[in-house]
Amino acid sequence: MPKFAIKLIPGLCLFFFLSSALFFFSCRNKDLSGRIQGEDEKTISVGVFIPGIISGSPVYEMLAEGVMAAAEKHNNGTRSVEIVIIEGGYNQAEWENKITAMAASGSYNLIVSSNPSIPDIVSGISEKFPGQYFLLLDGELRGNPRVYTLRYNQREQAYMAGYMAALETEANGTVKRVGLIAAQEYPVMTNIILPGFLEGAQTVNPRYEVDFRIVGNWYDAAKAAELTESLIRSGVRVLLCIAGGANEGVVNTAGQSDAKVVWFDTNGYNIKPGTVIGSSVLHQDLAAYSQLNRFLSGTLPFGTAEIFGVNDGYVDFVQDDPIYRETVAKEIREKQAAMIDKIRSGELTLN
Ligand code: RBF
Repeated sequence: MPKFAIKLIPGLCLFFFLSSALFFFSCRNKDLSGRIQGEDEKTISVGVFIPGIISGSPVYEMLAEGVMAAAEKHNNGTRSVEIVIIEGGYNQAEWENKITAMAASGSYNLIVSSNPSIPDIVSGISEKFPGQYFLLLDGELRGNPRVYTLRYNQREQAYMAGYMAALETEANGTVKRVGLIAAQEYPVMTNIILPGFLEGAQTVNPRYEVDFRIVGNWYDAAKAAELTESLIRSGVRVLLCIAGGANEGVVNTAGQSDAKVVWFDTNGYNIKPGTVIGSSVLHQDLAAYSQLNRFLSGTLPFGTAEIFGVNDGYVDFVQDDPIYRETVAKEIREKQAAMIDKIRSGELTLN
């Protein structure tokens, strides 16, 4: 039996936190100095706010895994680390209140969360609850002494996906177009992921275009399936999907039509072998594990914003999976490997 405690609190239970919020806040402020990074306490409580639902969202699955692994490492006879995971659900308008309630409860030495919209929300909350510390992944905020952020080089991640999508399209078709189905438009998507994906495809052939479609939410697999069908009808042969729970609709529809999918964030080859022909990953499990580990050891550099990519071991394209080797042509794999080697050697920089 693991010694650490994990509680998964669904959205509704958050009401209990709200009702007790003010009381806890007043208690909490009194003993801030001794709590700064949690080193001296016997019980450390870490609240994890999932902006969405864990199931079906690779980034959140990795976040939960990494946090729990760090807690396990630090649980010993003298200290216990309690992890409370709260799923914020898909209504983004509610996230601020929910994180505020967590901070106001005074229950957590640290609040952990992840996605590019969270730093802005936390900025405001941090002013109201200056005793609360935050560890935010997949986002960026500099200079707040109570907030540490880590984000990934997603230009590299998207570039590797685009390169593979175009290589695979070249092998089987004449249309110089690849697809990107995203759940929603947000600055990182519009300014980094979409251009990075296009840049990768255009490195194979400058005539490539990206057909970019939006589902409108992170769960509607039926809508994602419709968009996939329409892209395939228009001649697209390879699609990248970044749509959380709605990705299922993309993969199933592509599989029925012999189109191919590049998966993002985690290794997706075994989701549909032969259909998923690329996995452009980020190691958010490692990030959550390492950074919570730093917090628990008293060395997390609050106030800083770090960015990690391929050469830091946080972004990669999975090439050593047997399904990849068996289902993707050798010639394509070799070209993909050569491009990745260029990133690793520094010959190709995508900052
Ligand atoms: N990614 C998911 O996999 N599932 C989600 O529910 C999810 N929700 C998001 C909500 C917002 C407001 C933003 C800005 C991003 C969200 N992401 C989600 C995307 C995630 O942060 C990341 O950009 C992608 O997973 C690509 O790495």
